[in-house]
Amino acid sequence: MVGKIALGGAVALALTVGTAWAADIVVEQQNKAFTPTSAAAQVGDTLTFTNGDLYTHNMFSGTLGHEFNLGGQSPGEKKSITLTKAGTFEVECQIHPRMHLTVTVK
Ligand SMILES: [Cu+2]
Repeated sequence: MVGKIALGGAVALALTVGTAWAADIVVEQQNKAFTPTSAAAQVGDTLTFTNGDLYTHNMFSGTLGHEFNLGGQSPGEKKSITLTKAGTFEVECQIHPRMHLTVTVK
């Protein structure tokens, strides 16, 4: 009886995680670097960039099929994108070319 209840709970949890809930993955920009420098996500998740620096940043991706450009992002400002497509793409800053983030979407 106890075993049956535990199994039922596990199945319900797996269904919840696998389907309905989109995650918001936060990437911090600080000291002209991304934290983390790589992120794993699922289609439907959002990627939110925060700017903890005193400088303006400008996130973009030039990866074929995943291009975007968020424009200037002031200190303290948040910007988000929704991940609509599976694949791996690079995010860089137009102002600080040493900033690199790799995002893998499944
Ligand atoms: Cu920058």
